[in-house]
Amino acid sequence: MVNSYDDTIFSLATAVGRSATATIRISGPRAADIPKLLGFARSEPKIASLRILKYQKKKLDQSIVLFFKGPESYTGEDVMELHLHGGQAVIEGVCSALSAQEGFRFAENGEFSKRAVINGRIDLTEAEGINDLINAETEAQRDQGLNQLGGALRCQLEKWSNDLKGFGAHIEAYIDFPDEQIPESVLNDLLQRVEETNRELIDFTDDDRKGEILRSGLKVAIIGPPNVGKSSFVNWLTKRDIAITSDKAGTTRDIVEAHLDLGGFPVTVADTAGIRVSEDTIEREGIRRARIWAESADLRVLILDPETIDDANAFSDLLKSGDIVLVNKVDRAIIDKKTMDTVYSLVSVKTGYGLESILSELTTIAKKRMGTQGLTTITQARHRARLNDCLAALKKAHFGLKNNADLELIAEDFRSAIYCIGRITGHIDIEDLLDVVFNEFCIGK
Ligand SMILES: Nc1nc2c(ncn2[C@@H]2O[C@H](COP(=O)(O)OP(=O)(O)OP(=O)(O)O)[C@@H](O)[C@H]2O)c(=O)[nH]1
Ligand SMILES: [Mg+2]
Repeated sequence: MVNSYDDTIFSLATAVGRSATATIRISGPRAADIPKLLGFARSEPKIASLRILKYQKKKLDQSIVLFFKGPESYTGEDVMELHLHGGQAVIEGVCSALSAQEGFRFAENGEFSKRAVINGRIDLTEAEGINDLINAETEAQRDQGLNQLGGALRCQLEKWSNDLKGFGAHIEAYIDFPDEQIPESVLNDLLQRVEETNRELIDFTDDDRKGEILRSGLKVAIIGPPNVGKSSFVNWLTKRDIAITSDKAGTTRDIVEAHLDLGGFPVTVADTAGIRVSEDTIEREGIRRARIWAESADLRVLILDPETIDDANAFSDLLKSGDIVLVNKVDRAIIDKKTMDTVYSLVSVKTGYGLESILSELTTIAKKRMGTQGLTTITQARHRARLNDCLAALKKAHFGLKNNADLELIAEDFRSAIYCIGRITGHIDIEDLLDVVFNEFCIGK
């Protein structure tokens, strides 16, 4: 069933569970009826007031109520916020009173933000920014979410969309007046501006996926032969006894993931099964999973020990440039540290030897792979896919301009480039191209 926007929606906006306060948000055409429905006196919009909430002559709570008159609200509709005491009976009392009303229903996931986008209060990237901010676990993720919800990505995309509309407008104007040739100077100027925008888009997308990695966290796989101390290393990193360790080779089977905050950057480390030839079907499945996780990870840390040091080659198919190789248990063997140090990083999880420097190396890598220095970046694969489509359309338009292609076809390429950006922001308003023609382009000469 498709839900209607004529419905008034409500939901608990704060976490479920006992707490000092809980907020119920209500949005839609009947939000302004809440004072009457819950028996309290109406107050001015945007003025918080203390009210007794009643339903069917029973007191439900003494709460702070706050009304926003649409369109000056989050969703663009009338919105009522009830700041209740956070007890289960209070919340249930209010929710069941609301559910009983005609035209009211529980909101679906993200429906308040969806209405905000539909009503033009925010665009899709800002809505995504809000979600990212709510999910942010580290400082850098918080900064990125705030930047995006503040409209940084929207502004950047709007700038390109306006550039493209301007280019399209030039072409559309000459389609409308077939007797006029595009003068050489206008054409050259247009070509130059198209190339500039093309360059800007290429620079923007050539970002090593930093924003996307920051959003989901850097994936680091801890791999190696059995019994070298992989789980012990993960326990040290997380400062928790998260993975089982033992002197029996083949202890870890499942992937054990843990989330770390390294200097404000999110990192997911995965402890994996020791990789070796095995007849045990369960262990083999563990090894298969270890390989898959390692292949898709952003970084691999291969751990060896003095006994398996010669097995490093067996991992060459998994290792990529920039990966880290450690030799653990250096407390146990007499190792020529000077020669070994140049090839591998030597550590001992048991004594702590070398661990802090590995941690700072990981932190440096995290910063390098995710540090956007506050710049506006792509944060989702869907942004990248649409920007690549946009670049392809722009390239076609450029080729057409250079080779005197049919103006209708060039105009169509610009339109599809604009459409690609519109799909990122949720603004697909190609129709206003004509307005640009008449407002900006002098054709009455
Ligand atoms: N001497 C010494 N022993 C260590 C060190 N690190 C780990 N160990 C021991 O080595 C054994 C294996 O450690 P684990 O962390 O379980 O090794 P693993 O690589 O996860 O092993 P699998 O899960 O079987 O692949 C345990 O008995 C640890 O206590 C170290 O630095 N020095
Ligand atoms: Mg293990």
